[in-house]
Amino acid sequence: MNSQGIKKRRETLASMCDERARMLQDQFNVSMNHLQALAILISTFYHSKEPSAIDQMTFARYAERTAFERPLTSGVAYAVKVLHSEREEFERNQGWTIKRMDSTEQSTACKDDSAPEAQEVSPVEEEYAPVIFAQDAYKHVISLDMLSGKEDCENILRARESEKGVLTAPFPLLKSKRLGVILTYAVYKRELPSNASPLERIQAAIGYLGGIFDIEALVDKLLHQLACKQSIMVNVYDTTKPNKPIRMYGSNMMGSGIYHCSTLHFGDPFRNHEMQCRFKYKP
Ligand code: WA2
Repeated sequence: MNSQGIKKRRETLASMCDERARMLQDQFNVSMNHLQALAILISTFYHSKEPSAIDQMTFARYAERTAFERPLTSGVAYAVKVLHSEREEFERNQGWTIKRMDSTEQSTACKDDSAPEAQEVSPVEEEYAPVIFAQDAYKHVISLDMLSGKEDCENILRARESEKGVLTAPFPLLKSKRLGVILTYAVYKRELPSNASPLERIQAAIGYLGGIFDIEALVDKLLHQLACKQSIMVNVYDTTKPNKPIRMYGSNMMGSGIYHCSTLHFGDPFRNHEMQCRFKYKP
């Protein structure tokens, strides 16, 4: 192909890739804003009302009916902060015990032989973050201590001291083992001044709302809405560690030589993402 043709092809690829990146980012932003609104809803109707106006059924129904507002999420879940001194009363009120997250794999650790599927009761910790509400698709995380999972724990700690929406790296979700990322907003017991210190924020935190982004399925759905999807290959990476990018979406199939890279901004300055596009076939 002559240089004019190559130039034209590059431009076509660049504009297709940028368009896709912009769409993904817009949908991400919309989802993110609605998660923040959901965190405020919980603060208002669960924590600031006596008696609370939200229970699991109300939450699950509301989350399901407003799912269209969070187009890239496959579910939401809410965990509360429980200190060890509050554990007994909390468990009595809930009617269940706080459980560890990683226990399903180590079946030998199951104390109750008659129920090999049961998750292990959490050992004593200073504090816990058990899930109390979840959209139906993620009901299986209810009662699990989110501080007992590496990615969830890091995310919760970062969310509550920053007051911002924070993202995990892509990791395999419980049960489905599908690759997902979780966006978390902390809920606080009072409105914080804008100059609140990280410690003040940590102490004022009372819960953590997480949106579960099922990147594989949802990016696919998004890209299918665009014309010419057959001709271009799209990969999305978490490039937070530049020498160790994590693929969030796409295959490692080879395409033709030229590729274009569009940056993505998912609102968490701690993480970087990019979209890489290639034509599927050599011209
Ligand atoms: N929710 C669903 N599946 C998961 C998961 C999770 N975390 N972690 C691993 N698999 C309540 O950030 C707070 C939800 C975490 C929120």
